[in-house]
Amino acid sequence: MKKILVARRAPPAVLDQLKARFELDYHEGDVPLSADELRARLAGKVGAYITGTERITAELLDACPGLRVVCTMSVGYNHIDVAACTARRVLVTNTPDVLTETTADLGFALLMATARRMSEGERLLRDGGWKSWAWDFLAGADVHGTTLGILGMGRIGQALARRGRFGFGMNVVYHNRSRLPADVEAELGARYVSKGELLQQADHLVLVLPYSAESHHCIGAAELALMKPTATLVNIARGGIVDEDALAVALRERRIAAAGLDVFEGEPRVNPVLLTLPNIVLTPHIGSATMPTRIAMARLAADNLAAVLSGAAPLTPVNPEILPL
Ligand code: 8YV
Repeated sequence: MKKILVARRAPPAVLDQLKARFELDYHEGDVPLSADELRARLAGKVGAYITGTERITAELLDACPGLRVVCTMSVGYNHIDVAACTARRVLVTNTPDVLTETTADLGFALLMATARRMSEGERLLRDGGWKSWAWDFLAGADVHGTTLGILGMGRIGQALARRGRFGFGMNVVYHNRSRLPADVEAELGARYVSKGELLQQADHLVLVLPYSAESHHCIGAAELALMKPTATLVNIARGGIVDEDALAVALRERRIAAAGLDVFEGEPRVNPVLLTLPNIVLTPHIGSATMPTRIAMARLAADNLAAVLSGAAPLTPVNPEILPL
């Protein structure tokens, strides 16, 4: 039987599916393996079943020359050095599509909670601070009929655009590395604008672009300065896209109205300065966290692993150019 590492606690049904076909080294924990532990346990394995938090580096790959496939239970793969994998003919797979709608739901929930100051309201209520009514009591920003800006118009960005346009009558503008085909733009009712225009026009700006060296801190002080003082910013992509210190200043000085963050640069550690701000909604990276979606992601990662190691085509390869293995 081929030996694989399952680097994180996985749903029982998916684990049974893997156990039936492979010899498993199972890290049944929620605390990730350290880089050293990962290297030690990957040695002698042909496959790795990981999540978005185990880093696959060139150094690790060199220490594990028998490795043929890395299957991550995430759509993002910035934790994997894909170029290094490709150079060593290690196939990488991810889990796109199955989490699109669920993640867009969370993005919209965060947008609503941020615009309508829901966390602030709940904190106030729990702390016994709800004493009376006032015309401007927790008065936030409207969502319906306003301008939704989307930075990164992949699958999740498009799912957000549909929610904004058809659910809330929003005017949708977007910026992306490449422009969508005209028929897709027309179907979504989304208008392509420059990044500067996006920042200036959005009442609610959602970040859904992949994280890379190019997108690192692509929202910093200069970008925040272009936004409307009444605007909100939502990040459901990766924490490193936003310069958190610059965001904290913008929120404190009310250069933008509020922010909703599901992802953090040092997660699970959260920049303490963010915790002190009232005009921010924080969630612990739960974009894809519904039971059906997490099970679908786990299953897709396992199906990819099984396919590749039995010589079949992977379902969702990241570097298909190295196929057949
Ligand atoms: C994952 C995510 O839950 O899919 C992604 O890229 O960010 C989340 O859906 C997380 O990365 C753990 O794998």
